[in-house]
Amino acid sequence: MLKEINFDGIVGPSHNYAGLSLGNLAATAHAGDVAYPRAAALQGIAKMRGNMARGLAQGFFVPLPRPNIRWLDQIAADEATDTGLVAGAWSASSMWTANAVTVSPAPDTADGRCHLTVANLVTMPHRSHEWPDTLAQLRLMFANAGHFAVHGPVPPTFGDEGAANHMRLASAHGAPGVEVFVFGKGGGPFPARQHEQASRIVARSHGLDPDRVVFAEQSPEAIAAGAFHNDVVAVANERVLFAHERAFADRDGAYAAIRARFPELEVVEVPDAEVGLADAIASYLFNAQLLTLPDATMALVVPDECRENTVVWDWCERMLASNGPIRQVIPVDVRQSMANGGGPACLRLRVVADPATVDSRFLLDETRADLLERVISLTWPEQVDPSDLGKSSLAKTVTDARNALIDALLLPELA
Ligand code: SUG
Repeated sequence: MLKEINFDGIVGPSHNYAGLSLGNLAATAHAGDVAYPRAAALQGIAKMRGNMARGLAQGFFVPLPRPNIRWLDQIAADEATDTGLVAGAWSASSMWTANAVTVSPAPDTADGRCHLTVANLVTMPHRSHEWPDTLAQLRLMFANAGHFAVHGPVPPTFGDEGAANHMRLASAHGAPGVEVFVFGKGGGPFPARQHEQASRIVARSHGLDPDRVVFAEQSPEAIAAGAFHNDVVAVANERVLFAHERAFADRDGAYAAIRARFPELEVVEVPDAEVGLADAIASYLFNAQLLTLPDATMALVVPDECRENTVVWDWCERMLASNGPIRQVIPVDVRQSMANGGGPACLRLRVVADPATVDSRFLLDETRADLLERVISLTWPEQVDPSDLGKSSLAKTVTDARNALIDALLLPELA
């Protein structure tokens, strides 16, 4: 049976704060801080356990090999002086799996298979080298060619940042959907990372019906305010679009285009006058997991930072009292990821599929969650200072930790 499976990225052992992402205000504000990879990874596992306890299907991605020596060789980096490039080779940024791939579930595609295109992530150098290893992992996870088609990246002249700029509206996860691709053009001082043509290429190669696709521009003010991906200002689930009033360049046009193709659309909009972009982005209210629970009600899994922001939390309480489609707001602690600009939604990739068709080694249950916690507690470094990046002793710790995980998960193909 088709269901939504959330595949979270396990936070890798080299997790650090190097301030590499221009336009990501949290990441630049925390540049140089000491990071806590073990705590970060355990926070991620706790989030996954919470969603499993709610009766939802959960999977995971294994961290990519770091430092990426192949990339350092390719760019002929001088490890003594090119500190930014060295930090890029060590980045644990693959934890944000919402940027790994764009997914079109089987009911939306011409050949009735689920299509996945790995994102090239070319705008940020430290993320541009993720895709070959992500692709290798996808080819294992979704090897069943009767159900899945895994595509390589779109050409690098078109920046593609994956599912973070893609939303799907459907009456139920397993029903045919309308796919909304959000691209950026301007962003004030910050780059627009998702190019329109990348989105259009993905939609065509996935075999989507042009009448069931919407392309909408993200508002340049949102990008300039720190919304470097659409999922920082909007998220959709089934018939609901939860969005900030200023998420789209042409708000009315975007809603009308979606409604024309999906009349059941229910917009839960946060007015700028109630929560401004600055509070929305600082709290990551929209970088939430909007989930359909087994009793068919919806819950919003938000970062703890939302509860600490009075303006945002007051809005959440008013929203809950209004008896709209979202019936619960559930705060979670993902602070280590949040300090790099990654909330609950960044940490997960949604795939609508039958879990029986996915390589079961990537699916989570309580036993495997215990195993992950054990390996992480024993092998992940407790802390990483950005000045440690490049040191051979830390490289060995990080490599050994990942190898221990791969061994425990019986995934020798990823070694
Ligand atoms: O690409 N941060 C990530 C955060 C990605 C969030 N994803 C979504 N919104 N879906 C990024 O900016 C910080 C790394 C550093 O600065 O060391 C970083 O890559």
